[in-house]
Amino acid sequence: MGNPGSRSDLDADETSIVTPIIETLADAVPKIRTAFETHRAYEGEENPSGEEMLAADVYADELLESRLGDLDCVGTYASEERADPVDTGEGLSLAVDPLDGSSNLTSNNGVGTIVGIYDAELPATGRDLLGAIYVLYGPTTTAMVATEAGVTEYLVSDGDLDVLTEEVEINDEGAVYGFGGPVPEWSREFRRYAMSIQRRLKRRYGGALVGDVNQVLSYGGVFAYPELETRPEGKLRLQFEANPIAFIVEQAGGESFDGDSSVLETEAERLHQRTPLFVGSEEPMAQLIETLGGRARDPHVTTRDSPWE
Ligand code: AFP
Repeated sequence: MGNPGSRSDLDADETSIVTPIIETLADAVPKIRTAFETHRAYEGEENPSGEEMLAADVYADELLESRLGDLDCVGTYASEERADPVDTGEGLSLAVDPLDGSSNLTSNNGVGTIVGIYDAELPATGRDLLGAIYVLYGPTTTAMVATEAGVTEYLVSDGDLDVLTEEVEINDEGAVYGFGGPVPEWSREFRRYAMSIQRRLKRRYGGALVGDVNQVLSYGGVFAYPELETRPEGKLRLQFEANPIAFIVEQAGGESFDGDSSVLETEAERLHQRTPLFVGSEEPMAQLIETLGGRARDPHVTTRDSPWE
């Protein structure tokens, strides 16, 4: 990443599409963060992916639906916590993971919020993303904002946004790795890859996608949640998690892979569809793609100009 800057507020030219969305999100963030203290109990209900919901999941989802759904530019609010999208009028489609890694609240580890901004009806492919944002509730609260213009990291404080890093760029070699899922359930090829990576990189895995990817963007490296014996489709949700994260990493100069091609090429069939996800620095990702087989993305292809269509 580059050096911290002193510029405050958003750069209107670079991020005009996402400006109302990121500003509204930033305004909601302190409320979500405060709710962690009082909304830690499980609700006794499951989300559409069959996971138990915490009170904080429900709180963040309802707050974001009312705030983001109210924006003139937003036509659809879809969430990992809801079976169906909410029609909010004409405009862009948002796919939101209101509280990514919420089970980390129990152990007081990092959690996040992810927003994919699609210029298409959902479910859509990653090539329909105009932008993607994640918020990381760590020791400080930060937001990574990606558009076609690039990636900017902000400090989110009292609802205000201050630039921390302009032009976030992932390094090519990498220093850390984080792989999800039980090792005995990984494929033989992925286990072979993991054996080789652990000789060179340092293991860092926290169990919240946003936190794990943020350290890969910070230090370089690779994050993977591969297909498992009992979950051949992987664990992470394509619309809400994999696509926005792949968009951010690719816009920062990294690679994404779903076991076949770039995650952004994955055909979207269902709103809550899952996918294997691999993202990271050029070098470890090239080795991964070679080991698992598949095709690397053409570096000359922009997010909205795909040769696979
Ligand atoms: P929770 O929201 O249930 O905590 O799941 C988080 C998550 O979807 C994603 O943020 C993590 O990368 C992944 O699951 C962690 O999965 P494991 O608990 O299997 O490591």
